[in-house]
Amino acid sequence: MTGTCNTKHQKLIAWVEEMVKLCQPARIHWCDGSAAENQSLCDLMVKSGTFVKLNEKLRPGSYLARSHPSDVARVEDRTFICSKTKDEAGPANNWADAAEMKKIMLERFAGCMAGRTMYVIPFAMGPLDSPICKIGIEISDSPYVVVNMRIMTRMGQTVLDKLGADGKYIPCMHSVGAPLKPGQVDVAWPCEPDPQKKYIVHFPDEPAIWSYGSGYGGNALLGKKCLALRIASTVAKKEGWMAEHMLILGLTSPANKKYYVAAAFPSACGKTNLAMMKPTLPGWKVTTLGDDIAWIRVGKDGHLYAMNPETGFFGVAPGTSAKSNPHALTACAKNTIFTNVVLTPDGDVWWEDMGVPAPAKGIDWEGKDWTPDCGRKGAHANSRFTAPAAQCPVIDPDWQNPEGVPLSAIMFGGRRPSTIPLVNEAFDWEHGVFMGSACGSETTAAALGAAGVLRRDPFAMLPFCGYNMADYFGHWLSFVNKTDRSKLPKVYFVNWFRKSADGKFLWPGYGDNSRVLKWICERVEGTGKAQKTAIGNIPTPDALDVSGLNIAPADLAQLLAVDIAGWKNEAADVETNYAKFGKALPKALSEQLAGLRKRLG
Ligand code: GTP
Ligand code: SPV
Ligand code: MN
Repeated sequence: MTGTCNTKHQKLIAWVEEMVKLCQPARIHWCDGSAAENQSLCDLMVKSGTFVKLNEKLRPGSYLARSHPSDVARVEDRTFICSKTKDEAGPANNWADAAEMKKIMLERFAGCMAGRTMYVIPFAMGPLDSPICKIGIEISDSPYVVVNMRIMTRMGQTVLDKLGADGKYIPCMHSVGAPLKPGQVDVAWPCEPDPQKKYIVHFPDEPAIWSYGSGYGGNALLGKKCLALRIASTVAKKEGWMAEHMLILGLTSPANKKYYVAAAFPSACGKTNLAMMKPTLPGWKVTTLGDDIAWIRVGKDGHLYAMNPETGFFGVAPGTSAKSNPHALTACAKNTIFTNVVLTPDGDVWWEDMGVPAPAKGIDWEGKDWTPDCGRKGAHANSRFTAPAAQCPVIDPDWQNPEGVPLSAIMFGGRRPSTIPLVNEAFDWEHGVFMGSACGSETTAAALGAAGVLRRDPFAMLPFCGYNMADYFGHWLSFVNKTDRSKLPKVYFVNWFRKSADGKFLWPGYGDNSRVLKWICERVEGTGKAQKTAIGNIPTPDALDVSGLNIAPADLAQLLAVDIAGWKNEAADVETNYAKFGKALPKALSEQLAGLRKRLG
């Protein structure tokens, strides 16, 4: 054993011993989360070939990892929710019988850590002093997971201290699924290459998480999507709060008034970018509280308070440039782990649309020699940086406030090349919940499978809701009974991704999204001008501040138009999706849909 087991928690110790018997690791390491431990793990991974140390002058304290080509994104079809009944998991989840799945897991995990070190990773989601902080213990055979979890969560001895002798924790089992035979030489990125043998399994009733076969992102960093969304959403339903796939930002107006906004966009649809955006509108300032997950509850004053349970960004690399997201570039300037990007000859990293010239030659994400004209992309479309949130130059002073921050507005969005306008305000909370439930997007590289296909992704939670989504819709609707209606945030639907007939984005996006945020603040204040349409309240042509923006009036008109024929198709598609939920669909939502249809004529 390396690393001391510094806990008096007998139940935890007994569980770890049981898992040692099951997994048969060669060594056990209890993680303390210290800088020294982190450095020794990084050194170990440089030696084993998992990590390339980047140029200390150009990218201090940073490393590059290249994954196995089969292990580059979340695997939704191998993600399971093992609630008591299939109905509890709902039609949008893969359900499996808990006892049967446990049997499969015990078979998979038997001896799975042979020749490897078992790391015991204590972590907390949320500030340790937050009333909704949740503690997990991830057992993993991946040192890559340890160093990523140290950035993404509050990890180490402080968490064991907080647990004390009998605190509650969520057990999270993880293995890359690649046991080593005696004398067998390890590979740089061990995993189970057969997709049918990967399992990302949730037992919401225990609760517990078992993940097998993948070492990548949300499949392996179990605090993130598995705990803070799938398990947390089931806990939140019971306890009366919400666990959401949302960024949280602070917005300060030139008059120095501060607003907090949360936004749910599906994976790779712009959360990180919006969360730390540099407004092009003079005098406006954005500060970041979170870029992926928000835990939201009703505060003492009746307003909804949002808190980020994470401590780092696992951000999409391609497209991140000084122009699109300068603050993300600063956040990953040091102490960052890059996965599946290009290694440059001077020991730095590069990716497509980074805004700097490509190196004349480099090593691509598959470890092959690469030149800009070789016909292949150098970085994988779902390549990522893992960077400490505290390194974001516009991190909000309240980002670790255990109470969270009060929300003025909630936004939904997605990649929609047609139909959906730039911004649309809900008439009221129920209409807002309808908007969330009708969310859809072209799919992206964040999950394995075809990209660019339109799919319904209600609340951007399709892959992340741990229970029946119809009940989840009902939970959202129930917030009108939990507080004063007037204290609920206003709800908006945005679309930065409208395209013209020739396939170009109609809206410049990124920092110019501040123009939409400004209008939202004006609406919150009651001053912003809007026209009531069949689909919601849309800015009047003069209401959106487009000063200094070079946009053709015809394009702007198209961005704010209500495409009646398109919306009729939209309503039909939402209805098809609703049909999956049968009688469980809340009546308020079928009424919203009927209302929309009536207004469309
Ligand atoms: P996950 O981490 O997967 O949940 O993704 P995310 O929602 O945080 O998405 P992110 O901000 O990383 O953006 C994903 C991709 O969308 C990047 O390639 C961005 O460059 C691009 N993107 C983000 N915002 C905009 C925008 O306003 N306009 C356009 N055209 N592209 C954008
Ligand atoms: C997403 O896919 O929404 C992500 C990346 O944020 S992962 O952590 O892999 O889930
Ligand atoms: Mn995400």
